[in-house]
Amino acid sequence: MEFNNLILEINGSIATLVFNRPKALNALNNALLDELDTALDEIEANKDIRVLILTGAGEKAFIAGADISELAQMNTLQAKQFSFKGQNVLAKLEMLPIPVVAAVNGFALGGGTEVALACDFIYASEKGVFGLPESTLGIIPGFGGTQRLAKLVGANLARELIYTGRTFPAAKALEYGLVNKICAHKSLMDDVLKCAQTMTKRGRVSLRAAKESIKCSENADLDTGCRFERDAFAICMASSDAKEGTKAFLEKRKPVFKGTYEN
Ligand code: CO8
Repeated sequence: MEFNNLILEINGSIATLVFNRPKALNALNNALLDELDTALDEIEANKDIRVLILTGAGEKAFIAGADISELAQMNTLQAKQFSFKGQNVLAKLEMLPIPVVAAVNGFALGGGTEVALACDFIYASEKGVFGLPESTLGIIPGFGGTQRLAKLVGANLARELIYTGRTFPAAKALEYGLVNKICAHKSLMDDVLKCAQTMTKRGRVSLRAAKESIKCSENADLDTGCRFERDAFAICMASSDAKEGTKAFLEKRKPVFKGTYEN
């Protein structure tokens, strides 16, 4: 499908989704969220895609938040619907059965940080700026930010960041454990692609099982999480990838994974 606010590029097994409203620093409006929802369905249906990368168009921003000019016009019910729409799309992004990497190339504020938080992990350019400044607008994060930030960096730091609305550079985001790696601005996409290419060489079934297993631990106690892990491990063993991976090791060659199940 053709998009007006997104660019979807597919190169081999790596898809890149570019938020593309550079004049508004890629702010998230209703139309963009609808397109993101559709794009995620397309990506999930395409079994050749093994990794998704998200980034922003232009030199300045990943996403500068929800579109404030749209927010300013919303009544209470519309605001609730908009928040619900954003939460649902980001839940879909979070549960996509392939790794999703945020390549934060500039401002990732409000909804921008919330999108990045719904990805599996974040690489940021040295020009990356994060934060949940909604309190400066008299609102709060509404796309899951109060939940995901607290889970990732701890409730105390999340409280401070959300109450003050303080924005912070990529270096602080690294210190807070929000970001995995800071890259030179020019090499951000190369660094993310390198990591993505490594992941595409791994078994599709094992990455999916690992993702679901780690996700499970966020909402379950250790015992429940370990039970889930046992089942996910067994599912991996039923895949052609596990047979191929172990056989290739013993035959001292590189595995060729197909991502299929044998029984
Ligand atoms: N929404 C709409 N337009 C925006 C946004 C935005 N979030 N951010 C920037 N723009 C526009 C500007 O209005 C400007 O447009 P124009 O050229 O027509 O005047 C253009 O983008 C360029 O922006 P600036 O001139 O401001 O660029 P600067 O480099 O001077 O500043 C900043 C960059 C610091 C990023 C600044 O633009 C800024 O502070 N933006 C707003 C950041 C923000 O507060 N984000 C949080 C928004 S609220 C949110 O995300 C809530 C999510 C949950 C919603 C739940 C639903 C109910």
